[in-house]
Amino acid sequence: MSDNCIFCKIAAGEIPSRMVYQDDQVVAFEDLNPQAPHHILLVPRKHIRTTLDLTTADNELIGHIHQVAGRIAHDLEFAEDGFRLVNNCNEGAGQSVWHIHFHLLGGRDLTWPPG
Ligand code: IU
Repeated sequence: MSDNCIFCKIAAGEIPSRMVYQDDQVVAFEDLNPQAPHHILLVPRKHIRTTLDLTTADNELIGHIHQVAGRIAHDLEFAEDGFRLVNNCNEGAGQSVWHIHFHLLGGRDLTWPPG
C-alpha cells in the first residue's frame, strides 16, 4: 500500500466505493464519473504506478484482471453486446490516478478508434 494513494485506500476499504467484485488480488468498483452505462474500474491491490512499471512478476496478476473483467461483464449481462477494457498510461493518454487500473466499459455502442 502506498501512502496518499486513493485507489490503495479504496482497495483497503478506507474510502467507500460501490464495489462489484473483490478477491485477494484485485478490486472492482463503479467509476464515480461513468462514461458508459457500465463503467467499472479494476484495480490490483498491489500499488503499481503505471503499465510501464509492470514486471514479469505481475504477469499472472494482469492475466487475472483480464479474466475477472470478462466474468464481471458476463455476470452483469453486457458481455455479449460487447465491452472494452482500457488502460490509460501516462498523462498524454488521460491517466489521472497513479495506481494502475483498467476501465471496463459496456452497455452502449463503443466507437473505434477512441478519441
Ligand atoms: P484515468 O484513466 O486515470 O483517467 O482514470 C481514473 C478514473 O478514476 C476516472 O474515470 C475517475 O472518474 C475515476 N475515479 C473514481 O472512480 N473514484 C475516485 O475517487 C477517483 C477517480 I480520484
